[in-house]
Order: sequence, then C-alpha cells, then structure tokens
Amino acid sequence: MHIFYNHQHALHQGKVEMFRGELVPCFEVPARVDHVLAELQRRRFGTLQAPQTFDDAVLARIHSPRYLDFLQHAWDEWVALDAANAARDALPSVWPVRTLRSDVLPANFAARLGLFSMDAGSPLTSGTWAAARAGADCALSAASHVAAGARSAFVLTRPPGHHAGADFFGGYCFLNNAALAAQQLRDQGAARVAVLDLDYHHGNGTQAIFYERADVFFASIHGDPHTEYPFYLGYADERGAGSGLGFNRNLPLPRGTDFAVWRQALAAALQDIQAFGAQALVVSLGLDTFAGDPISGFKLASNDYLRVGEDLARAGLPTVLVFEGGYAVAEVGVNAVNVLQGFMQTSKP
Ligand code: Q9C
Ligand code: ZN
Repeated sequence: MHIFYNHQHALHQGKVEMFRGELVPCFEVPARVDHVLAELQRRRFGTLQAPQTFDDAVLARIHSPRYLDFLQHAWDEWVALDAANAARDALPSVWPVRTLRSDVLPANFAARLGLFSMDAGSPLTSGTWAAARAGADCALSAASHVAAGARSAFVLTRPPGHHAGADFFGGYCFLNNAALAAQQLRDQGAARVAVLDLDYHHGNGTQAIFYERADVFFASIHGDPHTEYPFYLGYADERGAGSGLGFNRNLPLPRGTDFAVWRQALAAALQDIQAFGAQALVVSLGLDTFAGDPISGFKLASNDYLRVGEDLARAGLPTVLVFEGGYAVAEVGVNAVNVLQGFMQTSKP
C-alpha cells in the first residue's frame, strides 16, 4: 500500500484550545502522525511516498476562493495586528450566527476569523496553511494513484479535514482532505464515489459539501450529536437535499457503544454504499472510536481495528483511506496500522 506522507504536517502545532472556559493544551498534536509512522516502520508496512503538488484551482473544486484566500494569508494578518501575536495562536471569539450577516466580508481580522470558522478549539498557527496545503496534496495524490488503478492508498497527514466545510474551519480541520480526494476521483473518471466517515465525530464538513449531490454518497457512523461534537449536524433524519436526496446516511450511536454494535452500523453503511453502486471509496479514518480516546465515548479495542480493515476490504472497491481524528496518542499508531493491515490481508487475491 502506498502511503502519502508529508513532513510539513508538523508545521501545524497548536498551543491551546478553548475547553470549558479555559485554554487547555491541544489534543491534535504532531506526535499523532509520528506514532503512525513509527508503527508502519516497525511492521515494515507500506511504501512512503511524497505527494505531488497540485494547483490552488484543484482546492477550489471543494473550497470557496475567499476562504482559501483568507486561510493562506491569515497568519500574516494576525501578526500584522500586533507583533506580539507571533508568539500566540489565533482563536476566534465571535461568529455570524443566524440573524447576523455572513455575506459581508469585514475588514476586521477577528471578524473574518469568526466568519470562516465554527469553534474556538482549532487554533490557526504560523504553519497551518503550509501543513494543511501539503496534506491536501497528499489526499489528491492518493486519489490520483487510486484513480490510476491502485487498489488502495493511505493519506497520513494532519491537521485532519472532515469538519472543514467549503468555507470554514473547525474541529481541528482546515482543508477537507476526504472531500478533495472524493472530488479528485470523480474528476479522474469515477462516476459514483462514496465517502465513509468512521471518525467518532460526525463529518459535518464532508456532509455539507456533498449534501445536494447524487454523484457522491456520504455515510457516517459517529457519536450522537445530541451529546457529541459537532452537535449541530449528524442526525439520522439528514438524508440529502435536492438531487442529493437519498445520498446521505447518518448512523449516530450513543456514548459507550461497543464494537459489536458499531460493526453492525458499519455493515449497514457498506450495504448502502454497494446499493449506491460506488466505483471508488474514500474512508475518513478517525481512530477516536478507541476506548482509550481522551475526548470520545466509543469502546473499540486495538484488535477490533484489524476487523475494521477486513470489512472495508471486503467491499471490494478502490479505496483511499484518510487519517482523521484519534487522540490516544500512544495507541493511535497501532490502531491505524491495524486497519491498514486488516485491509491488505483481506484484499490480497
Ligand atoms: N476539548 C476530529 O476528531 N472539541 N475533531 C472537543 C475536547 C472538538 C474533533 C472538545 C473535537 C473535534 C477531527
Ligand atoms: Zn473525531
């Protein structure tokens, strides 16, 4: 399996996020990817590959030009406000909810930071753009590799992507790697692409991006948004809209759900993907379904991830796996590589 990796991921290193009224150390840290890399090397699994570089026009297939422009220049604007800002990350604190206008682009930086974000838990840092940009290149490269005939590829990058929408960041995500991969597969010839989101948190960004489209099916298994982030999307009654009606499937599960129940939801999602007639699959591979995850509530064990990989491989589709969440840092490498190993063992002829 080709593994698309970029060392620039480490340039995104948030210091703190807002949590219950105080600033706490970030959960989404560079060591997450380091542990996956170390486990790949320990098992001598896969071939690391640097990404190709894609034009901004390819990112604009998913993200709005004004959001991309903002993200690219945000750090310089932040530091231009006050040189002392160079020592701290930018966190939003004001948002244009409901009756407030989101069509106006304010001159004020804090106002635009809020316009283009959904929470105060996703610090924007000096290296955020470089890291997210290189991550997007990895996702696009992996999709191109699979479109060209490879059975599978893994996108080993961070920050993650599935909470990022067409024009906003949040949930530690800035560019939606899974959505970019799905669009790239479409643009390179797959008529129908499925995105299967296995992260503990609902992939609100990916869902919203494809909600009115019939060519990309989105299915997600996640903590019930009544109690779990992102709270405002991910309910079972969200089935798609317009020509996309019927092409969105949410499978929310309560906190405390174990692997046996979770795996039934996986079977249901994969059945929908088969019925849809997907020609390629993108998996948003969050490992925060692990029992030891510090911010999540499912009960999967490390060995269960081997079964997850096997189930995914049995779908028989060309597959791009994209690294998303997973904050039990010491175990995230074993858990991620277990999925890949289960997948490879089952997809061998
Ligand atoms: N401090 C992903 O897994 N906040 N994002 C949780 C804990 C947001 C998770 C609160 C969680 C976002 C990609
Ligand atoms: Zn998550």
